[in-house]
Amino acid sequence: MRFIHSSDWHIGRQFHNVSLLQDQQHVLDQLLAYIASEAVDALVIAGDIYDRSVPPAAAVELLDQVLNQVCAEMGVPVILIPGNHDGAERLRFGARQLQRAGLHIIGDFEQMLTPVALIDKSSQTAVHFFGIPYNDPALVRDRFATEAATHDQAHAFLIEQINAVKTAEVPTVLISHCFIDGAQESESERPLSIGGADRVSYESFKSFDYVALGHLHSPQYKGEPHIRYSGSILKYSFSEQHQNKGVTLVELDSGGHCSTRHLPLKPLRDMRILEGELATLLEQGKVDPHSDDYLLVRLTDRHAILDPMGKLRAVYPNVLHLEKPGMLETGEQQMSRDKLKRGELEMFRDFFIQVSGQALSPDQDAALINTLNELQCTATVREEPQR
Ligand SMILES: [Mn+2]
Repeated sequence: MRFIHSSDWHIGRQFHNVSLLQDQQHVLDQLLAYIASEAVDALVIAGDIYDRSVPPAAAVELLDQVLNQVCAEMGVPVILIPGNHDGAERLRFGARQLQRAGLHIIGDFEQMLTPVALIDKSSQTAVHFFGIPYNDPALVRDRFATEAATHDQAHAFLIEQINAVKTAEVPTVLISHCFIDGAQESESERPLSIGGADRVSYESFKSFDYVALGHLHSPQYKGEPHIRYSGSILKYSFSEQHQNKGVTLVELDSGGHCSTRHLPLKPLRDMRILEGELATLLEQGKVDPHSDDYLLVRLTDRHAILDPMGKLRAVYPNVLHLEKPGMLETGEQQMSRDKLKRGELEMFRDFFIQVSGQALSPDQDAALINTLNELQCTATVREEPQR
């Protein structure tokens, strides 16, 4: 059995107010090419199909088109579960009818307990796929009348339910959307709950031959190589600039032994961080073959610059975020009542640090005091009634 494990498509996501739909279409086309070239038996998507529970129409259209190509045109079954970004009720619309067409949406606890049985084309043996639709502990308590208080307890409880119905002789794959304790997170994942209470242990996964995970956006395995996150199909934050995105090709033999291979996805526009002085970056941009990448620019210039964003975008059209020295501290520079009571001299000194990242030199400070004195004299003269 050969299948592709993917997750975290986040179709319809906006990044700094830019739609990523075209970028998503671009990598999903590569996924379709892999499905054909690797002659896989199935495609597994481990949640966060959409970015929101009520996705925009264009996102629904793209997913519909991709799934139609895989299921109907290529004849390859798809098994998917909702993630924490999806609305399970909307995603599972028509699920019972669609499974006859090879589209298996495991969107509720009833479907969770019935495996999707697929036949390996080469060995003619069966493999069972179980999926846990994303849920929080309250939902599990509600449905099963159990005490499970944490994500870990709820998740372990659901795996027990699956263990109770699974067939020992048949190789089994589990699909889940969760945060394994100790795995590496990225900035683009939405926490499942506050304060680290969302972590689950990988121990209960060991009873499966392969575990296809979603939620964490960096490709990785945790605990054992067969307990794996495929990672998202695109970089969804600048913190992911060095991650190698892709999908996982899984090969599972009839004895339940598996091997995996990372199949890279090449983005239409990469996501990068550039750092340097404005003049240098503008020169580099003129000869940069990838000047349309999505960029975060960190300017190191010490002096004030007029319209840096406009200048950068003339060369790099997709600069999405700009940072300057001193800007990071703005949170600490909040206008308190005390600060407002201070005079022009103190306020200008603060402003200068904020803009340039350093304090006024003694000469600059003296010049400022002179200027302020002159201005104040003029102001006083003007305020005097004309005679
Ligand atoms: Mn996600």
